[in-house]
Amino acid sequence: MMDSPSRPKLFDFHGVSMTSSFTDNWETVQNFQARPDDVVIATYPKSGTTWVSYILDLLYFGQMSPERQNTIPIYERVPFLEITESGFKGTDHADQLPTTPRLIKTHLPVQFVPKSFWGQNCRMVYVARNAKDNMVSSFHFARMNSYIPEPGDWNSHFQKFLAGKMLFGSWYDHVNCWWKKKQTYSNLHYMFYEDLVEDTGREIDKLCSFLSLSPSAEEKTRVMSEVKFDNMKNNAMTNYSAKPGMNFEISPFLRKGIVGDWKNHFTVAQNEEFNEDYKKKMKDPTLQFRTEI
Ligand code: PPS
Repeated sequence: MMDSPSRPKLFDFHGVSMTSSFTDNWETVQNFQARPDDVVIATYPKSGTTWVSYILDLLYFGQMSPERQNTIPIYERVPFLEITESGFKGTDHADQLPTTPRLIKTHLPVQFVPKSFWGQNCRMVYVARNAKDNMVSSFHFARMNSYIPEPGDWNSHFQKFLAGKMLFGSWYDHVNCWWKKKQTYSNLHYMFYEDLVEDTGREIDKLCSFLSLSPSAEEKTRVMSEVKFDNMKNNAMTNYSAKPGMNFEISPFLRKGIVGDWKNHFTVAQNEEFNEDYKKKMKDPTLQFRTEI
């Protein structure tokens, strides 16, 4: 299937497939001045960014005015650092945030993260999701979001994913390079989408411990309730319903929110091809993903 003319094109950018929306503001992004208390939420796209953004937003700012909770969408509370959309820059958005600490979202591979974040020893939360479900989620997202390249049919999306020809590059490189970064940078909390699905409370406790937060039992209960899939899906501030460019009739942003949906998409042959290829690319025994829970 041909890309429609209105969809952006992927191009090679220092070895990573990108679109111009994420490279147009490159120098400003690279020179971005981090603050020591900034908290970065880093992910390969479709790994649970919005979920963890909302958890952190509630942990930090859940006690602020109901007006904030009811009127400011999550993507305005948590700026997307590298995006440029209709002249609107994520870096300006971050610089203009009225709240502290700043929660900042990025999909950048670790080697592209602005130096200042490391220099300021900022806390980084990396969320990873197993490749099979990630591929399924990104397929449906690319079908419904006109700001990113079209996925083509399922099989061509599958092949592009294996070849690493995806926006923000190869999933394999992304999750591995961020994992390796932990060895030299201790202020990095690497977490898994599957663990969050399995036991959200446990993962929130780990996040709180990493961020030195101590919510009351009531606060934690409230956060856990607010961040449930159905509640986020029904909340106009977290379901992306107000975001232009997304066609929810094709697929909603909060689509299924489960582990194992790949089984409804992969053919037996694709699963075999995937597993063979996966073994070759994922050599580090310390980085293990679960494709079912
Ligand atoms: S993006 O566009 O990269 O920021 O997308 P991202 O937020 O990283 O990923 C979207 C997927 O995360 C799922 N999601 C959740 N799953 C379970 N519980 C909660 N609360 C939740 N919130 C978001 C969302 O449904 C997308 O996954 P799929 O598999 O497509 O449903």
